[in-house]
Amino acid sequence: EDGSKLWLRFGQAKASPIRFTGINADKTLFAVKEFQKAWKEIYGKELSINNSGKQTLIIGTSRSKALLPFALSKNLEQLGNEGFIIKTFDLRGKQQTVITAKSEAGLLYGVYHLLRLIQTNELPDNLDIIENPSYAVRILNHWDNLDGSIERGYAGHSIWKWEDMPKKISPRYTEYARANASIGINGSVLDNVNASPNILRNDYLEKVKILAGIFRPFHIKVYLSINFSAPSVIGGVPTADPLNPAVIKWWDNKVNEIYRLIPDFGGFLVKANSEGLPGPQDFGRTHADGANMLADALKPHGGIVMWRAFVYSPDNDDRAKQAYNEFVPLDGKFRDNVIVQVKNGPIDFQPREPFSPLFGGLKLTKIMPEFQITQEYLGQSNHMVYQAPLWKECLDSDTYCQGKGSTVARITDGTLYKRELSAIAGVANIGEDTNWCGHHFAQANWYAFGRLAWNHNLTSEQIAGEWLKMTFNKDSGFVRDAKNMMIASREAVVNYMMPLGLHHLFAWEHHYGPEPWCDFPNARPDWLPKYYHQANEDGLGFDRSSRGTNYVEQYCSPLREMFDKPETCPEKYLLWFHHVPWNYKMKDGKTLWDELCYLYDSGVKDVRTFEATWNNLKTYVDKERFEAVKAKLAIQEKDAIWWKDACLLYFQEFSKQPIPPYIEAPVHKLDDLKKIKLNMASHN
Ligand code: BDP
Repeated sequence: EDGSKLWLRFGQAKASPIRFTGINADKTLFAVKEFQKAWKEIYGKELSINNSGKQTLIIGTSRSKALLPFALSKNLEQLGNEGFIIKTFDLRGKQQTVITAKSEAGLLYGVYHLLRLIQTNELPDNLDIIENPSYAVRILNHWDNLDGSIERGYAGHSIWKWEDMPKKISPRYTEYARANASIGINGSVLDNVNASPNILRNDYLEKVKILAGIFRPFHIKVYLSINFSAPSVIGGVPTADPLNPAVIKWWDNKVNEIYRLIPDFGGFLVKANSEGLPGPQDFGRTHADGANMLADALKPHGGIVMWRAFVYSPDNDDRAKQAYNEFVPLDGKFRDNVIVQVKNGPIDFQPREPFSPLFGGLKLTKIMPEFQITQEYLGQSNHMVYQAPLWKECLDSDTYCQGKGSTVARITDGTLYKRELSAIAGVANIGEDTNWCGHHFAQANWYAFGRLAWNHNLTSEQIAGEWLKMTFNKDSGFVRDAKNMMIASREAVVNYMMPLGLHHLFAWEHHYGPEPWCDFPNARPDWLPKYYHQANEDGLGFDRSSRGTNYVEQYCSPLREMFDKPETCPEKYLLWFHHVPWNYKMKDGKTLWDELCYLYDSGVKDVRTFEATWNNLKTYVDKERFEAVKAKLAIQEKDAIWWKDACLLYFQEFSKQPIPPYIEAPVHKLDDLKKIKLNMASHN
């Protein structure tokens, strides 16, 4: 048992009683083939074509003749293009269950939904389900380089074997597509946002075409990250200025070439003028100029541009303010097939950040959230951190930008501004490791991203429950305990790494361990932890209030006022917004220093609880995966202690206060911790 099957373990679903006596469907439909493939794994043979039994399953699009006897018109009216209906009818004393949709994509999602109900043992007698996805574009961003390495990848090398194609086609491409389609993902950006211009060379495009062909039956479109200077680097054009006619022509031709190869190509993802990458500003143009030029080239083919707002520079204001300052003046200037892609928080995928103020700030421009499934700042592939609670926290945040109820979810899913094009992206955690994600529990984050992109109203608990049943065991005690552990894991990592709104205390470059003292010679100040924690003898935290950098102003009222005062600022964000004295009284009566000690300690204790829980669940899990998770939890505990000791001992130099006696005393010495130089090869 190596975890390679992910949550698609139909063989394991056997315990469910056979419900259907026969199937009535066009067997050439891909959705029907997928159904039969899974059914065979569950019950040993395909479901026979037979309409006369007591419980027939009918699968067909809304145009199919087999659906004529059923009163579905009301339901069909509520159905979007990718949605599905699963409904049981009593017809002449027989139960007939229909899966239908307007498109073959919807049909496929309906089939996977039914299979999930079987896998989780939750198939009711009477089905009456109608689902439409929350987002139109539900996309993974691979940060995979053409040389096979992965930026912030912790599960081995890239699964894309560019060198082998077209001669060798890995079977993993199909498995990848099936896993994604089973959770509703319908797009994949194949290459790193730090993009090589070479991906647009014809030889690579021919390989992209192969992957697109494999993904097509699963209704997954391919997209590419592009390098803005491609026209000059690989095209022989003397400039990449987006307003230059030769540049415009080059992109037009390139886009036409792509669509000749891949008629359903999705579009481009662009990181421009960010962390040293080229972009329109190199030519005195704006982000809108750059995005619109590409959008115009893609428009006739139905393609989109996802333009990233991850921009900041060391000479500007507070880093947290910069993306907003750059993009809000451009609001309304983007073409309708451009969507601005924004990380959940204004800094960079930290264990906890408040939502990016761009979500409320951009009103006339389409905007999509970017979550990081890969755990760059969350213990990478060593720590068990279930991220659904983190993503839900962002999606459920009320921006108040159009009054109460203007949540990030409603802004980005198109309901608040009544937009058809809506999207959500997750930075993939997939690599060539046998278990795909490096940690068995990291698979839950891939799964959860897809499920939330499909339906952001699902709770973190529901998603964890589904995943556990499909991946490990359906026993209710097992599911309850493992679920509690998963849910608690997000707050645990916040506590042992960066409680109370602290952020970016990470070690230089590898972002794995703590280095709040880091002083890299000649480093960009905004890449150093001291920039973020601002510890001194007076206190701790970054003053972003109206008395400090006034970042609070980027939020709509009443958040702006609430964040502005330490007394009303939620304590989980206290040190994000305020520089607070060490003896500041917290709501529970402790001083800031004591509270900090308490939270770091409770993070460590939580990890110990996870270990105890996991040990108790041994009988429910196969040996191989049990031991693998156990070993990772032991690393997580060690790391949690490392984090706690490093941060408390370092901050103690400023607070000059003792660690309270009820807190576990540090086992390390600060000087020793400062000497740790990780060989990150072992984590990559
Ligand atoms: C940061 C990563 C860096 C990425 C960058 C980005 O450290 O490797 O290139 O984000 O999102 O989180 O562009």
